Amino acid sequence: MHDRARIHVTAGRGGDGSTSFRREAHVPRGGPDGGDGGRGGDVVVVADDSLRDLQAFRRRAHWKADRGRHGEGALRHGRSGAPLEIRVPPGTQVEGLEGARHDLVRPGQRAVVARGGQGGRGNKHFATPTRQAPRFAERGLPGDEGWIELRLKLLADVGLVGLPNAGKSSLLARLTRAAPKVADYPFTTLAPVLGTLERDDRQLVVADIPGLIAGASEGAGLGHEFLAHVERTRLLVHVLELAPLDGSDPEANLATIERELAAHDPRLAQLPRVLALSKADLVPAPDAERAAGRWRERLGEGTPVAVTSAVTGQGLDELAALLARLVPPLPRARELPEAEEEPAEHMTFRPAAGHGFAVEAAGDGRWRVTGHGIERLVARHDLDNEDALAYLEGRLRAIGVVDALREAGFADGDDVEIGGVEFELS
Ligand SMILES: Nc1nc2c(ncn2[C@@H]2O[C@H](COP(=O)(O)OP(=O)(O)OP(=O)(O)O)[C@@H](O)[C@H]2O)c(=O)[nH]1
Ligand SMILES: [Mg+2]
Repeated sequence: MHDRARIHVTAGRGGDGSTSFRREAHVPRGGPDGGDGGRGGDVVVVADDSLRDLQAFRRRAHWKADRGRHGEGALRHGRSGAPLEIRVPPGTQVEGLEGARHDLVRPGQRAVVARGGQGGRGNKHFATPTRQAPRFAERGLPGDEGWIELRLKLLADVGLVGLPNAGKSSLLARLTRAAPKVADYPFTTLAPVLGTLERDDRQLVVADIPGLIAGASEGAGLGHEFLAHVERTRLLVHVLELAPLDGSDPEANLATIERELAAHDPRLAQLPRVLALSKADLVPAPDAERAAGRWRERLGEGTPVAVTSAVTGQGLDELAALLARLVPPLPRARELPEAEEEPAEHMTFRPAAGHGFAVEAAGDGRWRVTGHGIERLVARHDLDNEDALAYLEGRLRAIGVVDALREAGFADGDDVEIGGVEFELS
């Protein structure tokens, strides 16, 4: 199962603004009419219900969106670059650029993982009463780029959890058509297996998770990887041997699992639970009922207890009915047309795009200015173009960069480096 992939995404570069002047027979001196460059295309991740794993990403690691077209004369703006859609199965989590995180749960959900660069403005924008014929335009900015990670988590409604050998896979095999491997040694199940429980009115996806052991939340056994898979289930069935074949104590066994669930994610500890006491056929019926009564008393009304056997089928209808009753219905994006454009939940931590900056001496009469906004400003201009350079100097003066440089000891003719571009400032 390919449930992880790292891919490199590059959003489109913005198109350059155009430097152009109107030429018309009856207009003696044409004004600037350079159009703006188009925006670069975004890279978008979209949840697609027809996909089941991340296999496609093994063959293709680089994904690049279209660039924006350049602006042209007569105020013709460049076309924006088309977004590039990357299709992933629902249940994919994206670890994006700069700490952004997106959770694509429902089919149709989308998340922009790399923004296209802005287009440059045409020379028309730089006309002022004192600069009526600007012979420069802005350049388009590069789009975001970098490596992102895709992680597929199962989207099951119900998770079967318990110690190795508790009988989880046997229950899944009886409740659904799945055919997981069953054997009398621990860690038979090495990766989660899904099965669908068919009820008259609905289907529930049940996940059989590899057995958990003490320390699973810290990586012991196989558990850690797979605990992540149950994070998004809405109900847990705790499978507990009624009379453990290895002679262990059921109470301690239950506590072990509950501790690992809570340590992995407090949300797991909050999920509703059903206790499925397993292998009832190995215990005289009155003993099984007495044990169930004790558990009911201890766990209270909130946690139903079922006495089950995968061998005789005892308690399985009851268990299935409990699951159908206790799993809350989930609206599906497919049934909600407006949800097509539903953005994925995400958190973004972006450095402020303001005009904050810092000045530092780089030795030998050279200076470096850093700051997101300042670097973008410089990237927008062709510094071999004298008019553009003069405009940029004006902007740097207005923002306070020139004052800050002087205060730090800058002298006329010193070199300044901003965003990897070095130029002489006067
Ligand atoms: N008698 C009896 N044996 C059972 C029952 N359920 C499971 N077993 C046996 O218990 C052993 C473990 O069953 P599994 O279903 O593989 O257990 P599991 O919890 O999936 O185990 P892991 O995948 O290793 O975590 C097997 O030998 C099963 O045949 C039951 O209801 N009655
Ligand atoms: Mg198993």
